Amino acid sequence: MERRGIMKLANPRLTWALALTITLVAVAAACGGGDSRSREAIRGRAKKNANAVAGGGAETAGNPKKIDPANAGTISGVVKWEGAKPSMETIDMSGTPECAHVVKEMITQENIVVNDDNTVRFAFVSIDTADVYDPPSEAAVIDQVGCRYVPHVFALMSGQKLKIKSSDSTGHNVHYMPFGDVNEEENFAMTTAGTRERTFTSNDWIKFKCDLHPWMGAWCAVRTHPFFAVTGTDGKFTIANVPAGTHKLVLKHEVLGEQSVTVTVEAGKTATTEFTLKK
Ligand SMILES: [Cu+2]
Repeated sequence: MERRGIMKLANPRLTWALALTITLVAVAAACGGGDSRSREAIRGRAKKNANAVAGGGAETAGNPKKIDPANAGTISGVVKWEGAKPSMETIDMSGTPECAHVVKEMITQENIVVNDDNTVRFAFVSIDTADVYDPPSEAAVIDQVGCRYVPHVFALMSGQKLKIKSSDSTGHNVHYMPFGDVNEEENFAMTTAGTRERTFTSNDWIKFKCDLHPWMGAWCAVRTHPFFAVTGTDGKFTIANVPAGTHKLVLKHEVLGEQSVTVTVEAGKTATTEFTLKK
């Protein structure tokens, strides 16, 4: 077979066709094809889908609003799962002894986590508003523990400190890639346990990954306001101090996309709602 291949290349017409094919592939790659996601590619997609960032659009600006508890209520709800439970891929660490010797239990991917009561964990829920509020003084935390990100999905406000922690003595690199236009992509090594601090300045949906351990992934939502939550092991969410009025409440899930409902909040009361996700 190999000899035939060589003979084919010796045919001038076929050689020319091969050269043309290589050129076309090279041009396609230069136009943004290929698997390596450059910052430009990420930004390009983000610009095209500017509204795809749930509750997105606003950038941090002056005159932050203040929460007025007397004119605010609560939104609470649950994210339900419909259909058969998806089984998540098992993570094989055997090729990476630095993780395998620490992580003894079998762990699985967390892309779709359906709880025992058929609710969904790691759904990000946020009201859709361009309003800007002051961030809290306490930091949000993402940790690297046993060669995985904990938590897998988290959210914080623009301007709020994010502590990027590693509890592992194993080396990781933190590579985060914003989908929005404002926050910068970054990639840095954490060779031992420690903490780095970063701050994001605009609404975003940011993918965190470790290029050394391809199963490590996390998602970070950033909002200019505090009216958001991430569902936990009961699939529930509670968003307090939401200004009275009618809001679009947007759910975003890393695999299952976005959906929204309209919720009317009355001062001093709790409005309840629910979402249903399925494959
Ligand atoms: Cu890693």
